[in-house]
Amino acid sequence: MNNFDKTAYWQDIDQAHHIHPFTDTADLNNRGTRVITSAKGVFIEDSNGKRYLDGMAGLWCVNVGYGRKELAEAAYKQMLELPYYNNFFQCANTPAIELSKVLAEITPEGLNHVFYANSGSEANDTVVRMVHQYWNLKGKPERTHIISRKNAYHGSTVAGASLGGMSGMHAQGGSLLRDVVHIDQPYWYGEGGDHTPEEFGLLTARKLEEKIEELGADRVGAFIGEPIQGAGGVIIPPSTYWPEIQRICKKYDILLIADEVICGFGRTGNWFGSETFDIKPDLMPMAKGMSSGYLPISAVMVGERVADVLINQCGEFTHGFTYSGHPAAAAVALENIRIMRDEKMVERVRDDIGPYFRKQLDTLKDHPLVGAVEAVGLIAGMPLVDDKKTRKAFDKPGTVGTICRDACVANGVISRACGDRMVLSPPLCITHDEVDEMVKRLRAALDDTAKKIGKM
Ligand code: PXG
Repeated sequence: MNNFDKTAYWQDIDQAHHIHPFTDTADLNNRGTRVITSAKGVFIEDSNGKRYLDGMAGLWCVNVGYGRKELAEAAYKQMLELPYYNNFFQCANTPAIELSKVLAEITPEGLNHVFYANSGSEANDTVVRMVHQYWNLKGKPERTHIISRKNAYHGSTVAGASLGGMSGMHAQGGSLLRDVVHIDQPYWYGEGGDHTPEEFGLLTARKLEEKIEELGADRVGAFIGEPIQGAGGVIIPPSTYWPEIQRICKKYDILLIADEVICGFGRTGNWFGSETFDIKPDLMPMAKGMSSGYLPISAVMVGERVADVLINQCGEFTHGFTYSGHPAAAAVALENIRIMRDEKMVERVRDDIGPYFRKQLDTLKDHPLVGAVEAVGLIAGMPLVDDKKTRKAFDKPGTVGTICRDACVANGVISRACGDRMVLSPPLCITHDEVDEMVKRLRAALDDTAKKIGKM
């Protein structure tokens, strides 16, 4: 079969049997699936042989880049030796043990205990169970409320969807968790009006205090936030936001949860977004970059305050998964972190490729559609707007973003549209030349978009 016949063969089977995540399957079946067959470095290739520069590192996860043999070898070796054994019933496996030590080393001070799961969603389910059990054991079982933000993303299990602030998900979720409430997000560009970013950061952080006062502090257990909202469109909070959140959590004695599923493992130029924004979390769920997506693994880092109670006062904590601390996934995560450390990838994001990425993306600011370029480390969001001066959004949110996303694909670069914000999160190994190439392709896609909507 030639490539095109093969593609048609796979597309037919896919259409007949496969329901895709977050997809309008009927629409997909009309357009046909893009079948991705191989990848190397920052490039992916489809079944027709077309190559794309992956500006999204898969789904914000392939931090070390594609094709690292060491990771495949780590999995292979571990699978030959011990493909599976659990961490229940007085047992442990060596990769999970060693990974725990390494995670305690690279995560911020005070986070020295780890609970394993397999996805970001499961990590956040774990967080909910820990928050509730922590307050039960502290003799305050009525502290059940968790405060989150609108347009947050924390996963798509029932707990993940409840914690998240995605209205589309809430609309489909009949039985979401009780006692999760959402306050405004710190999205200055889109919602900040005439306030300065600093004023707006304080105003939105103080929504937390207002919500706590409204509910009563004795009914609030925790606040959860991504240091930078990823799937929400790479919403980088003003500098005043996190210090104020931190102050309020302390004042009312509520647990602070930093969801590091996207920001963790070097994305923002530090190992964790909590360092970039000086957040001191009590609980820190993480996933994605932990294994660079080569195998599924996630974890919750547990700070001393919660660890002490869960370890010393709980008896059995009745929570866990068959694959908590899976040996092959843990071996891959260990090797992934070794590569990142040895190759000084995080420092490179902070000092070299992050600033270069920013500088080159900034050249797109002259484009008629690009309202702003907002970036930290190797994560960026660019709002496409109807009027750059007034920051006026397009009338039908998401339409122009989708056109631009498709134009990116046509021009050989993968970017993601969150509404009308184009977002980027390339592998941390991206070179200067590849950044140049990415920006060139993005400009071509932006031009095609502008022409299509009559703005050029
Ligand atoms: N927290 C955050 C901050 C995330 O970004 C999750 C939790 C859930 O992780 P799992 O592994 O359960 O998917 C995520 C995941 C997108 C997109 O389209 C983003 C995610 C997942 C799928 C799609 O941007 N983030």
